[in-house]
Amino acid sequence: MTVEQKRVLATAIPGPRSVELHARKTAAVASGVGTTLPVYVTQAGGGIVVDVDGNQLIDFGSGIAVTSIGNAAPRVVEAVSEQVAAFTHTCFMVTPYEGYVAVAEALNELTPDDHDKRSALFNSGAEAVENAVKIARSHTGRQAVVAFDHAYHGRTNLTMALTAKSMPYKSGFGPFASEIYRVPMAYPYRWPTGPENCADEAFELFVSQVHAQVGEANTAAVLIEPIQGEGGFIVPPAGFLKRVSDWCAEHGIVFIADEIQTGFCRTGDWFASDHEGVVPDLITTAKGIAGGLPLAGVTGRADIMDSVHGGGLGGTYGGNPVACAAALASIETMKAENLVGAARDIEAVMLPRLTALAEKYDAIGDVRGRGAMLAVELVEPGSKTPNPALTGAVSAACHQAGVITLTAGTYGNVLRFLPPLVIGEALLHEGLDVLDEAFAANA
Ligand code: PLZ
Repeated sequence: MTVEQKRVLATAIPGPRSVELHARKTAAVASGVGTTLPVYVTQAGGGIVVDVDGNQLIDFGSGIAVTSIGNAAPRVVEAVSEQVAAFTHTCFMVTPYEGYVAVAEALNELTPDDHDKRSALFNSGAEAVENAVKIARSHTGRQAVVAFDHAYHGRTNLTMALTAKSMPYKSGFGPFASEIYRVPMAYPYRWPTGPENCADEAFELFVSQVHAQVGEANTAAVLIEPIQGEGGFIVPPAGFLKRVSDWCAEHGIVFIADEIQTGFCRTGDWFASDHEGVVPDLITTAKGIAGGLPLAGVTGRADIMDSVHGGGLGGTYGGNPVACAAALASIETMKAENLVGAARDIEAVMLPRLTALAEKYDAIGDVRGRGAMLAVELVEPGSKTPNPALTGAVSAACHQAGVITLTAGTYGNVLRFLPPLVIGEALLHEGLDVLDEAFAANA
């Protein structure tokens, strides 16, 4: 089944069948589980999501940076079908199988640098981050973990502690895990003394705060998203990540890059660390790795990864054979279809158009991102005061017009764009036309 690559507005959005299903959702699903756009999906592929009312929406979200190779991508469908028919689960810790090993080999090969590496597989991004922290603590014999302002690392207890934003992620869910310390993020647009000072001053603050408030000798790991995701697609200035990782190396601190959102071709490289010439000690991956099936990984230096005692890492489903088959097929697709190049092509189309929008609408204060991970930050015109109301209104207008857009940011004022890397250029332009109209009607 292939989905016609065309936007179709068959009914209002959401249409009557979606409204009906949403009433069932409200009655059956815990209300804490939110919905961005309540259209109920029947099919999806390429750059299009089809709903129960026959609407076809342009996908600028990829299910939060997951379906980079497109939904129901043919290689994934085939590999998963074969695997499901062969066996669905044995538990890798009980009786192993080749798929897990092959995914570990692929991760070891694709992540930055060619030093000796090992990988371990898990089910979700949060679980990968939890395990990266376990491994770093076990390796160093230290406890403290340093995370950044605007960080997002998950919703489990430890990863809530690592995540910066209270509402909706943490509020009311404490107490949180201890030994987590937060430092300022190098956020050029909002750097108090101007973007030109951001790299140096942010690095100096990082060093002085870790030194004074944590102590290098107590610090197991520094954890950072090379481009922050939920926090608002914040791109640190060139060189910042390298300085932080070099400083970690000097002090025997494990530098962990959380590439759960940025990894697997999203930013126009296999990993965002590649662009910065950074070689993390550990990398967490998930999302784009397996074409929509739940899989996550921790990959890193063999001596660090192997410092954990036998049996210290695992989980019933970690590296499930079906998810591994999907990952291998996804990676093959990324290579065969040059999706690193596709992400760069998307940037080449979108970035100039977003920049043109920023010239047209004063409410767009900043345009940023890399590859197919791009965003605009909305403010009150003439200031940098965040404008979450306009962000919500523009996003809602896009939804009404059949374009799936997502918001982000600590202040809820970032519109982010994460199209599948296989989206056609015509759909990309059409989605951007809709965005322009949404600004015209609301800004
Ligand atoms: N690290 C960098 O982006 C997940 C969160 C959606 P899980 N981001 C989407 C939501 O509101 O729950 C993410 C991430 C980074 C970790 C995670 C966590 O990954 O697979 O959602 O656990």
